[in-house]
Amino acid sequence: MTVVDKLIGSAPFVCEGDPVSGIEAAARLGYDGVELHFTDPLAANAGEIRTALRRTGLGVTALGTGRAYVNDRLSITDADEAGRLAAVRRLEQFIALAGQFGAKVIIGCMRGNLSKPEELPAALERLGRSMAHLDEAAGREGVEIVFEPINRYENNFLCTMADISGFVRTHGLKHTGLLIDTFHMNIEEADLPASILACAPEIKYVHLADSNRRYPGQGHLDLAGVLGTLRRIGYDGVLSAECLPLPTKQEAAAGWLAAVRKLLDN
Ligand code: LER
Ligand code: MN
Repeated sequence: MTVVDKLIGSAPFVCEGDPVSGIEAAARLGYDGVELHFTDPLAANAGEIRTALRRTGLGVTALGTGRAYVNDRLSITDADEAGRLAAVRRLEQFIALAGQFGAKVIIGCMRGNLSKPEELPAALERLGRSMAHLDEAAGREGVEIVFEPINRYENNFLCTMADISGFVRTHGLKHTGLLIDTFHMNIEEADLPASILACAPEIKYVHLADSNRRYPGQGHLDLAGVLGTLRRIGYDGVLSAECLPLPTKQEAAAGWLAAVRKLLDN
């Protein structure tokens, strides 16, 4: 279950509050773990989080980092070298925190955006340098980075699963995999099961939402087909409730879990 300190705009998180209250809410609802979203990981109280995890038996599945882009405009493809290094530094801090919980680190919006289409080769070169460094840092901490394709209306490059799995393979990243988000897939992938089969080796984490980004069953996606294909490739990782807090946060959080349990039982 996704947890964020403050819901802003159309952010797809179902629990708003500090990490400890999010862990307790997730436990009450029956989730196995939390995906914690921060702007700055240094603001996290790791001791309190650890105590709450011990008390509830839950885990931290991943750290979300998009807030560092949304709030602090940190991008690992920043054309300004000081800016790019500040973004890399922030992700190193996320990796260090994730290492304390056996959690993954999500890279989505922090890849930034192209200022113009012809910027792509230079942006990919900067991304290659940033990711080579971060992939090594993740390896040292025993952490896995999961890189997320984000649809064209939010990011303007690396929007498809093939784009990112190709980048990971080309750059020989050893500690970086693919986070697939069914909401983005519905916009960018021509055939969801085929994309899952094509990128099977890289898929390490899943954000599950319906076509309208509400919890499963509220839109038109064939999520049974998506889950069946994930099962077929032997995926046994996390399914994370990243969806709009609609009609309310509480209903979305409870509805997501009930719907996914039903889908998994079929
Ligand atoms: C992040 O996981 C994501 O899916 C983006 O749409 C930003 O919320
Ligand atoms: Mn997502």
